[in-house]
Formats: sequence, C-alpha cells, structure tokens
Amino acid sequence: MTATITLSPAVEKALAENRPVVALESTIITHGMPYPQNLETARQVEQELRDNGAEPATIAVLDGVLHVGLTEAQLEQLAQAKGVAKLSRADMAVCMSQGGTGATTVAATMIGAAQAGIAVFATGGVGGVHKGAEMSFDVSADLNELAMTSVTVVCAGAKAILDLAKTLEVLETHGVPVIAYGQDGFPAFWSRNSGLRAPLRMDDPAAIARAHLTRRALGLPGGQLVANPIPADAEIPLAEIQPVIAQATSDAQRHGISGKAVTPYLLQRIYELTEGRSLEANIALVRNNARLAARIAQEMSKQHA
Ligand code: PSU
Ligand code: MN
Repeated sequence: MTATITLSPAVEKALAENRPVVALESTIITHGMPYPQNLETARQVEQELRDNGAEPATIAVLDGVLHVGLTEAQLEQLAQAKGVAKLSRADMAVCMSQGGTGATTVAATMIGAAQAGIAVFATGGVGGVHKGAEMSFDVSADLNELAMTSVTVVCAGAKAILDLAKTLEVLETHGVPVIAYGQDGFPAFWSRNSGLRAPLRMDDPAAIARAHLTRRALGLPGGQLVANPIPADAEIPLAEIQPVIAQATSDAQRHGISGKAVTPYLLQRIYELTEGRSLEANIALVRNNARLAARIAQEMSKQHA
C-alpha cells in the first residue's frame, strides 16, 4: 500500500528541475488567523515566495489525500472551512485513512515536505513547551518532529505564550540546531527579542543551507530551526505584549481550555485584546520568513546541484 500524496504540477516541475521550493503550513490558515485575513495572507506569502524565485508548496490533507501545493480554489475552500481538523504526526494518517480533511501543523507539514523532497519550510511560530508544562506535560509535537525530520524550518521564534527557556532546553536535548538569523537573541514572534540568547547565530542564507546539507551528509536525522526576528516596524515590544499574554493565559485556564485547543484559543484572545495589532504583526513576520526561506532554498538548490 502506498499513501496518497499528490504534488501540484507546479511543485512537481520545480522539484524535477531542482528549482527552489518552499513548503507552507495550513494550520496557520485554518486555526491561526481569522477569515478573510487568513486567505489574503496565504496568497501574499505564496506571492512573496514567487517574487523571490521560489515555488510555494502549501500542504494540507483534502479528502484523504496529502496535497503538496494547493490550487487557488483549494486554498480558498480551506480558508473558509469551519471545524477543519488540526493535524499533527499523531492524527495525520488516521485522517487520511478515513478520507478526511485537515490542516497540517508544523510537525505534519514537515512530514509532507520531507515525503515530497522539499528541504525548506516557512511559517510564523512553532509550537513549544507550554507554560506550566511541569504539570500539564503540554509539549508540542513540533519539537520532536524537528528532531526526526530533515527540513529547515524558518519561523519568527516562538510565542511568549510558551515557556521559551524550556522550549530551548527541549530542542537542545533533541539535538535540534536553533539558529537566530542576524542577531544573538532568540526572537519571540511579535517581539524581536525574548531576552534569551539563541544557541546559534547565522547571518547568511548560504551558511544555513550548507549546515543543512552537512547535517544530512553526516546521516543525522532531524532538521534545523531558523528564528528570524520580526521586522522592526511591525514589532510589538515584549513589555507591551507580556500583560496581554498573561491575561489571555489566565482566561484560557478559567475556561478550562486544554490540549490542541490551547494555541488557537490564545491566538484569538490576543487578537481581541490587541484590537487586531497582533494579527498585523503576524502577517508581517510570516512574509518576512517567506523571503528568508526563499533565499535559503535558492542556496540549497545551488549547493545541491
Ligand atoms: N504558533 C503560531 N501560530 C500557529 C501555530 C503555532 O504562532 O498557527 C500552529 C502551528 O501550526 C503549530 C501548531 O505547528 O500551532 C502547534 O500546535 P500545538 O501547540 O498544539 O502543538
Ligand atoms: Mn499541545
């Protein structure tokens, strides 16, 4: 039995010609942003990649098929769909086996990208270790996936809704290189700095591509996490966002939100509390990550040729 995975004609052609391809996740569309901003952002991010010489490959499970590269109509359908499943490593195959539809998280998108032969993936924020994880054990499967699957993931760090120090510890334990791009500090999504130092720093997309290929040549499983700070003009400084996060986190506890529902709930609540400013920042950082991912993918194609 072979799993049903479908590459869009554009993605298939780009890969066959060793042209740069960058994977994109779909949970950010279905669970990370409200309609219609989610659709506009998805389109803008795809365009950002094309403008920077890379083919976009948005990944999602549609009617049991793992799609790598979506048509405009599929993107639109997903952006408007209600109650779509959020798929990670644990539930991806179950969803596909039942002919279901679901959006892929960072973990599931990495799996799809690796299957298709795509080495670079751009997103907003990765999952991590939640605050209070010493009690709840809530640690995102994204971290484990980074330890197993050879994809370089470009994000804007992790949200300060997470315990960032514990997140970095778990990544270190799993042997995942965490690389801040162009600065020493580990960025915190809406803020350029978290107050924590990143374990590694690189200033050049070519160096990031070389490190990825070297890791692969060594036969080491797993990928790299590149943390690209949000552009300065779109930043919400940590001091401003921290009280909002505290409020949202306590609201989540009060309403008994747990498991997979935690991240989407917090994102929605922070959006309300900042009157939409968090979403503007989110859109700016995803586009910024797409630009960097395109440059890394170009270097990867050159060095891999
Ligand atoms: N962080 C964000 N925006 C998101 C997510 C995380 O800033 O949309 C999504 C991603 O798809 C990520 C997932 O992989 O949430 C992590 O969910 P969990 O914490 O349940 O593993
Ligand atoms: Mn979780």
